[in-house]
Amino acid sequence: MTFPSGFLWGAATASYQVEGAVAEGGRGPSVWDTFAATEGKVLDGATGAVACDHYHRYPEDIGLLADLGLNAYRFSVAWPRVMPDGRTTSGAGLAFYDRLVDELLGRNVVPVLTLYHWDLPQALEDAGGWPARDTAFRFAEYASVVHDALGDRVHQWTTINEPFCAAFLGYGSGVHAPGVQDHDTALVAAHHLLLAHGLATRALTAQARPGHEFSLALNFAPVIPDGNTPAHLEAARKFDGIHNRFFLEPVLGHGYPADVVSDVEYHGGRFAASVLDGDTDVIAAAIDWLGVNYYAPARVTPLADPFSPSNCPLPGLRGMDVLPAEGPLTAFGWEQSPSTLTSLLKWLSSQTGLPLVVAENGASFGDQVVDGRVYDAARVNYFMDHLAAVHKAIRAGVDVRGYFAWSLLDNFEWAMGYSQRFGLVHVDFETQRRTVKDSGRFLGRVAKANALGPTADGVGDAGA
Ligand code: IFM
Repeated sequence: MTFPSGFLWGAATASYQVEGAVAEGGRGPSVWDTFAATEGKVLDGATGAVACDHYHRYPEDIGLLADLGLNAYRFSVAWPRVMPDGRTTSGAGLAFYDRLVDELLGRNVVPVLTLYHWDLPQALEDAGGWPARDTAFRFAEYASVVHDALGDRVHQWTTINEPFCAAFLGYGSGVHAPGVQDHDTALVAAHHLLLAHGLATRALTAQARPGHEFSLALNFAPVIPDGNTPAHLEAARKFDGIHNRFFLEPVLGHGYPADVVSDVEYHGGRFAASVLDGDTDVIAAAIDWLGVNYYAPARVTPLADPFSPSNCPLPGLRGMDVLPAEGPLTAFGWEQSPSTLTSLLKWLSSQTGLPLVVAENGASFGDQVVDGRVYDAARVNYFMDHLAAVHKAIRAGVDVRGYFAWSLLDNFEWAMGYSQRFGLVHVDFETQRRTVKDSGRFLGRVAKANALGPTADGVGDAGA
């Protein structure tokens, strides 16, 4: 498999999941510090207080990534580190990312910076959080501060990672911070997250240097109905609507999909009232590429009564259930379906006309270190199959510019604590010892072979 030249071969992390050092460098508390400290919210009472200690060990971690042969690192900036109270800039907080970016560039690794991966400053949550419109404006200010500080060296910018999760898990089902359980509130939060993306994209585009590229990362769950009767297609439409199109269509300038707005209306109408004149134009701010986070498809089935509640806790979902995943599964119970990634990339390319970057893709398995090595053959196969799926989309004409494994390191997997290992590198959370897994070596070998370019027969060294 030969990938296009300039392809980004990377691994991703997120600040709260890896950094630790939550009270160092003047960092303020985030909603995740508060949530994790609340009994019963995170498995085994785990928190991100230490996590992978990446705040101190980033040179080692970047060294591992670079030595593997990867050429890009997707990381997120912690808003409460840069603005401990959500509003006032901390030089010490920015200095950490300054060092991190310099370390990356020193190792010839492209920094791909995400501004928000769910760690909202607690002070802003106390002022209303994402359900408060003002938070979107605070985010645009924060984005400009980070861009001012790092824009001389960072060219690839992602505003928000997975607004679906931040809104619907944080304020709807409540399984993520801040743990609010109210679908109407979640819809308003979703709108303000998208508004924040648009405001920040406008602000950064206005102050951008040549070569700067802007994006956001959406998590897609392509839908597979268990039949093709009109009722099945209607079940698929509903799930696809609230999970995928509700976030994608406004970003593309199509506004919120009318069918989804009508599905969610019975939640009291606060969502529609929160969308003010001009908001959809702001959300449609031009982006340079779309980050595609893909893990698994969702299987759905219609219920006899189109108004009966769904087993899936998303706003507006009625008359349909989500079915159990079909094997093979990851340790998390997620379905492994590489062919769905090919069709997703093709569909997104035809819908958006945008370059795409696979910003997250990966699998958790119960890895163990045996004689200093992690034989994670299941993950090697996972990456091989998903890279082949990406390659198939590229051969079909889709403009895919990069692939980021989730994750560089085993890390704090939100409500599941440290129970799900996704890393290319195993982390012993007692000792902080890192052990590169076979899957990390595999991905690095593919990346390195591609860096050599195609062979004379056009097959490419990466075929090795
Ligand atoms: O760990 C998360 C990440 O923070 C966002 N995308 C999905 C990953 C695996 O659950």
